[in-house]
Amino acid sequence: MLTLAVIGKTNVGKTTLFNAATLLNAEVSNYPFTTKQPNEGRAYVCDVCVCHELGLDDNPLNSVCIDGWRYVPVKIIDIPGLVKDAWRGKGLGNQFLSAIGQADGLIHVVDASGSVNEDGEISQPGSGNPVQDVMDIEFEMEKWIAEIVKHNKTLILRETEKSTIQEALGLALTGIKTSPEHVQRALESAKLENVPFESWRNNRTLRFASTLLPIIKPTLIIANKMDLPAAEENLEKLTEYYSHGLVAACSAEAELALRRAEKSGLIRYTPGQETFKILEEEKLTTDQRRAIAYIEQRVLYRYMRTGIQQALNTLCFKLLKMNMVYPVGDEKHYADNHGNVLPDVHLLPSNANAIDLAKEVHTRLAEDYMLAIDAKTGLRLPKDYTLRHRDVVKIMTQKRGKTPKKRIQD
Ligand SMILES: Nc1nc2c(ncn2[C@@H]2O[C@H](COP(=O)(O)OP(=O)(O)OP(=O)(O)O)[C@@H](O)[C@H]2O)c(=O)[nH]1
Ligand SMILES: [Mg+2]
Repeated sequence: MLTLAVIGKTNVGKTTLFNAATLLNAEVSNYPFTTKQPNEGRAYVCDVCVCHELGLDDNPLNSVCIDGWRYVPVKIIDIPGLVKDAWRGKGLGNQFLSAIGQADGLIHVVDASGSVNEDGEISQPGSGNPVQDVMDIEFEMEKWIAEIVKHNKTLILRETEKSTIQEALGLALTGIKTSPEHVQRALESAKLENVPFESWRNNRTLRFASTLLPIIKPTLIIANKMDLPAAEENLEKLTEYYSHGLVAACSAEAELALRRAEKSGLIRYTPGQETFKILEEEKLTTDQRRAIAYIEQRVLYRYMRTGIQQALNTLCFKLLKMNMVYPVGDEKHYADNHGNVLPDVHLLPSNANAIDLAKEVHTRLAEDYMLAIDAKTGLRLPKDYTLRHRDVVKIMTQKRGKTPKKRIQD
């Protein structure tokens, strides 16, 4: 399953965002370092479901369809706040950085209101420096990657005797989801392609690490606490500094309040939508009324959305370039063999083919793979076809009639 990690300094709202995205109840407080161990949960990314274009009533099993929007589960990990020198192991830094290693993409939360001081305590809005905060966390991650390379220098050199530097570095960094292709891209961008690895000292290793980081961990910066003063000014500075990447404005606290109110039946709110509807006005307490008015005035009227669902979608579809692909057993009815219409959808990288889809569904389906059919046209897909967003695909196997019983979720 696609894994996203929520990272950042302490007290910036990582756990609030995690709770909003998962509707779990991990501890949130205004004390620094509240989260002591990573929290794991399930969030959703969404896009328009193909049921709409095909005019079908669907029966989702591994995902959810709300008002024609398909919500697909992803794993989300809330990482405790990283401190200076985390890469040296400070504040359990090594352990937390290893958890970041598992992630496919990062949600880097920053307190855009600048109300967290250098010691991680809540202070006056405008007193902190969000741009510096982003740079500090990036530096910790770059040093961490550089350290892995340095630590494995002997192994890498031995490996280069029988394979390429791309493969050798890819092997040393495989635990943080690095492939030889990633290494190649980083070597090119860092202009290290023709510099022998034996001659790399600290500077070159760090240059390689900082170039590799955004390649292996596509990152969305979340400018959080947009409901507070000073946030707007800092948002501009963040967008300017991070002009090569993406910055999303959001209010995790507002989103959490809306999702909880929706869950308890007080309002109707679909994450990512621009409005919500109060269902039982008379049941709202005075505090809840005040909270709703605050969210409307400080967040929804100004930014149209609380930002979290868009952030998850942007990371998944724009930065990680994932495609939603629907496997079906009965292509004529867009259904599985039990008549469930468009039961499943899988998130696949943009270079995935039909065999990759088969592997996601079940290893046996991949082993017995024969060919794939595009359900929308009824035509056989060419062998070298890379799957597109919103494709509906039937996999034909050599042993026809046998359907895998177990679904693979992870
Ligand atoms: N005004 C405002 N406050 C927020 C928002 N999001 C989080 N907070 C507050 O910021 C404080 C810290 O939130 P947490 O979610 O615990 O922050 P964290 O980054 O997980 O902190 P650690 O676990 O200590 O690293 C809490 O008092 C939250 O209520 C927001 O969007 N707006
Ligand atoms: Mg926390």
